[in-house]
Amino acid sequence: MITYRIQGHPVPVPEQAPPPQEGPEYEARLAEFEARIARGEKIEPTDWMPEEYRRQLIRMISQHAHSEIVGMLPEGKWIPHAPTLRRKLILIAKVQDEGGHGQLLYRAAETLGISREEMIEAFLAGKAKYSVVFNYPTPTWADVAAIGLLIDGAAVVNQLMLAQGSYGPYARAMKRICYEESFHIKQGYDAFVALATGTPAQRQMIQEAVNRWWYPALMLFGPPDRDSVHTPTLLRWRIKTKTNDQLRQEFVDQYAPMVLRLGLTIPDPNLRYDPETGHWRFSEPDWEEFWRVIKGDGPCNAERMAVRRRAHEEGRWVREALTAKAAQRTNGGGNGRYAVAGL
Ligand code: BYC
Repeated sequence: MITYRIQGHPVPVPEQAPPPQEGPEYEARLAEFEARIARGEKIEPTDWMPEEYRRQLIRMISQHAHSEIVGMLPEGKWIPHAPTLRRKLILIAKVQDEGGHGQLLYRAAETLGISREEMIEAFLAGKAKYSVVFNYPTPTWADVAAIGLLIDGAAVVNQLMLAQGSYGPYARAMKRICYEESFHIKQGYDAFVALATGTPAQRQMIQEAVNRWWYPALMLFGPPDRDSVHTPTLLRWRIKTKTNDQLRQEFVDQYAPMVLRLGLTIPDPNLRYDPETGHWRFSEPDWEEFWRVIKGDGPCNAERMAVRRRAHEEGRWVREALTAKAAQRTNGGGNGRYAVAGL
């Protein structure tokens, strides 16, 4: 028996081999499924779907969830060193939000018939990816501001598109996450402007952070379309509604002028506005570096994985205690009212 989770509640489903993915019956169901997507309907967990649609969603949503969790680390490091109490409170709330986004996304993936434990195991074993950008270091406070503006900005451009996607639980999670992420950009912009309009030393600090984060922000959108193996399938089923390059262009069009208006520079000699197209021209990131970092050879990959593995081990007793308490409750022991407080 496998268990789907719908709205967090386990729904047992008898285990059976996936239905055949070819033949006239499959073709008819596929045509109906694609017609629903074309009409803009959402696909829900108990609806029929091709196994490849399920597989692609599990891959993408679980990677997205791992990214949110690992994404807490580069900024989280600065919580004890935030320059003021106000900045510290804001940063704590923001990092906590990212953890919440991870949980929402794991839950959305669980509706597809994979357990949270399986996803986390694959991640800790190094078999599942997380966003390449979180393998870069944050040596100064200005990196927190640059992440808040450029990385959260890039994430929102990507996620507003994902919120239009065809799978109901993912699209709804994206909508909610985008509300919070938009607020994160505001905090990033506020911290960014404070430094960009501050003392010469502060301006230099934010400039150096922009130099570090510009290309990772461009990498967040994935490889160029010519190398993006999944884009055709994802577009066909409206899991993505725009390509990696389209979104990267949208990001540059929105964010390059914002940075330049503050009197800062962007580390790209080819960056310029093209009045003919109405778009900014820019250089692509170093794709060799992108693939190398994804494969584990980035400045912080080993550190990030070590922290997550340690946190998983240190949290084991909490998971075990909660599971034991839940089993006790299911078996009729205690009144279950103080399941957590009674640990
Ligand atoms: N990083 O065919 P492609 C946040 C992999 S966190 C690493 O183009 P696709 C935040 C890709 O997985 C939110 N790997 O793939 C948190 C594939 O490998 P596999 C981050 C990448 O799926 C804290 C291969 O390259 N956002 O907001 O069509 C603080 C070929 O790529 C990356 C998301 O996770 C990458 N950047 O498109 C602040 C968005 N790009 O799986 C902020 C959700 C590609 O075959 N994901 N790869 O082994 C997506 O939208 C899409 O999956 C992508 C890639 C655009 C990332």
